[in-house]
Amino acid sequence: MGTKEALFTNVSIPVRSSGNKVTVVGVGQVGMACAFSILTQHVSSHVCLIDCVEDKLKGELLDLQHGSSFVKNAKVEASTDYAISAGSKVCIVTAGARQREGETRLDLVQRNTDIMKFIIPQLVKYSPDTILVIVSNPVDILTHVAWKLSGLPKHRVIGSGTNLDSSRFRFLLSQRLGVAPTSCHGYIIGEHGDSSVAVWSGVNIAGVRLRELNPKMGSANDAENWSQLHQQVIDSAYEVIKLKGYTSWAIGLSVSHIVGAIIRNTGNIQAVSVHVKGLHDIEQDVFLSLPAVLGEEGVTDVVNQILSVEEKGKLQSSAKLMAEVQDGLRF
Ligand code: 6V0
Repeated sequence: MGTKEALFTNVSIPVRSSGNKVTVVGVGQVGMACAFSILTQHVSSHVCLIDCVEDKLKGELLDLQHGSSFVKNAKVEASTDYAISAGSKVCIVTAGARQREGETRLDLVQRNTDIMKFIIPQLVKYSPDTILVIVSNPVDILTHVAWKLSGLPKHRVIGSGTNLDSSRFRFLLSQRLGVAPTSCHGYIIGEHGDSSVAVWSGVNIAGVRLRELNPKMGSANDAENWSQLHQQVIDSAYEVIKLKGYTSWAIGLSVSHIVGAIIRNTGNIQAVSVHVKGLHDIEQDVFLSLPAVLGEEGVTDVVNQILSVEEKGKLQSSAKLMAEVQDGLRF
């Protein structure tokens, strides 16, 4: 009898899964920031990592496993084989090329579409009831691609979208007003990219709409130049990439927040990329971010924001742009 057998009297077969398993595909800067946030925020106690580069994957696995006693004994696994992802409640896709300095998100589209063609069928094969959270860029287009490739219902395919942009926006508002970011209410919707839309008409602090104090807020002829905050949001990724080469921490935290809302079935409202055909008179078959209610089935509802004519027009232009890019894609 070995030591283990001498130590234990087996009573039942241990359950293999905790029911909150999360798979992260792509262990680059973004994937690891997602995994780290999910583990340290105790969103899941079972994280599975997948990548095509074996050494890097093993190195990241060991590094996280060595800290497992500090994250409530969460289980971390990794493999290049998608079988390891079986039974995942949520699968996060961060694999793919990132923007180089000066490159737009849309520049990445065909390269990352080709990667999706391989990844998505594998994930759905092993977790047919999963919820896909797409992070790779251009995220709105790739969420559409993933939806088509997966065969999943549209409420189970979500892009991280402008959840990050909205967080950047709230941070900038908080700096200007000197209060906490979570006390600044405002949404960036539409494309996670250069054509995003700031919903200035709804920006409020404690229910006080700032447009009622400054009717020109967000417009080009506003003496206080609040629109600069939205421009800073658009420039954020370019700025961070120029300074440190990639963005990671904020997107990791943003994705962890989305996944937490799904796993804990909270009904949080977050701006995520959803299928928008039919909403705000959008005719194209595209994904863009709108505030959506998140729960264990993915998206349950989309908030019908009361947009100004200008905001609605900008959103519709984003939809046209997405459709044009999608038309040129091979998948
Ligand atoms: P990275 O650090 O280069 O990591 C990419 C990872 O993907 C690497 O580990 C690769 O080995 C892996 N990979 C590539 N092809 C495959 C494949 N076929 N199967 C499995 N793994 C693969 O990039 P980084 O992590 O910085 O960025 C990843 C993606 O996230 C890029 O497309 C970024 O543009 C995008 N981001 C999206 C954001 C958002 O808000 N949606 C924010 C930041 C970055």
